[in-house]
Amino acid sequence: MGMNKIIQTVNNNRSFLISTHKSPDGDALGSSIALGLALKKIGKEVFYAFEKPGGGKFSFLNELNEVNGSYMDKKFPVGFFLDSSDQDHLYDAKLLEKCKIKINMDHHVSNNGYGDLNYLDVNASATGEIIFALIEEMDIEFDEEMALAIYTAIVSDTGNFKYSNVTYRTHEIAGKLYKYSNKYWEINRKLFDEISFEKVQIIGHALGKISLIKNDKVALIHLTLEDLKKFSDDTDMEGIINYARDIIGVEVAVLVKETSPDTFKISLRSNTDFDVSKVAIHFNGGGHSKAAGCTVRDIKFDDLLNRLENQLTL
Ligand SMILES: [Mn+2]
Repeated sequence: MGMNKIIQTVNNNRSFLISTHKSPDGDALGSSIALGLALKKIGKEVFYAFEKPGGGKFSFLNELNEVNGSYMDKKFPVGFFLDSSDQDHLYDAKLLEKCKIKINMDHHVSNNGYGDLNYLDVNASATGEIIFALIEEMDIEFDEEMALAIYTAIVSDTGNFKYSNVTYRTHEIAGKLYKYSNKYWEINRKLFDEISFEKVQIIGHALGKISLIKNDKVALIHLTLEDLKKFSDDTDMEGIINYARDIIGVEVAVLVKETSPDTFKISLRSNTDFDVSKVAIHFNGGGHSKAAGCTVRDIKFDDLLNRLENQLTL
């Protein structure tokens, strides 16, 4: 489906709900904010319905201050649902009932077309690319914050232009965004480089605990309860497994965290065709072929390691 029907719907209505998926990432937030600002520019009323991100990571998007719950107790002629492959992933699936016309715009292959109007582009690296096209198509002039929002969406979903989903179009859009701001380096530093002192300490500690097993094809990080007690915030653990994954020659990385006595949370990453979701499923977990996880209870670490090694049939 083209965008014409969506543009028509925007032109024919005045009030819009903009929502996205749970735990919104940079693409969800950036796409929503860029669209909201664009609609406001042409005199529309906009209400945001999604989780406001904590911390200061996205503080350069001032429009996030407008995420204030004012959508509650209201009904909308039109609702935009961005970057969410289905109803279950939405911030709140009940929001669909509040909107007469539901517009679903997304880039996930798995999108089930839950909208009345669906605009799906699986070749877009981010939903931000789709929103950029919509704003351009509608001839709404970009301003700095809209450009920063689209940039945030794109760099977040491409790992800073590193993933295989990057195309000519991705860079073309990024190039166009430089017309409206030269602050992208600042955002880049905020999103990809800045790190808390505590996290540096966690990484330092975790790196000291990497070992290679299975003929050096598997990198294992084992963090005990004792290790984890040193650190306050579990979200700070994000990304640590990548250090193990990126070691030359390593095919699979495994992070084992003891979350309570004899209970272990396991994360798995694969660099090859080896499907780590099969390992996770063996332990009643799940995930994708390249990234998966599971929790194993009532087991001693040595037994767990044995069982893990048996499953890692590299
Ligand atoms: Mn996305």
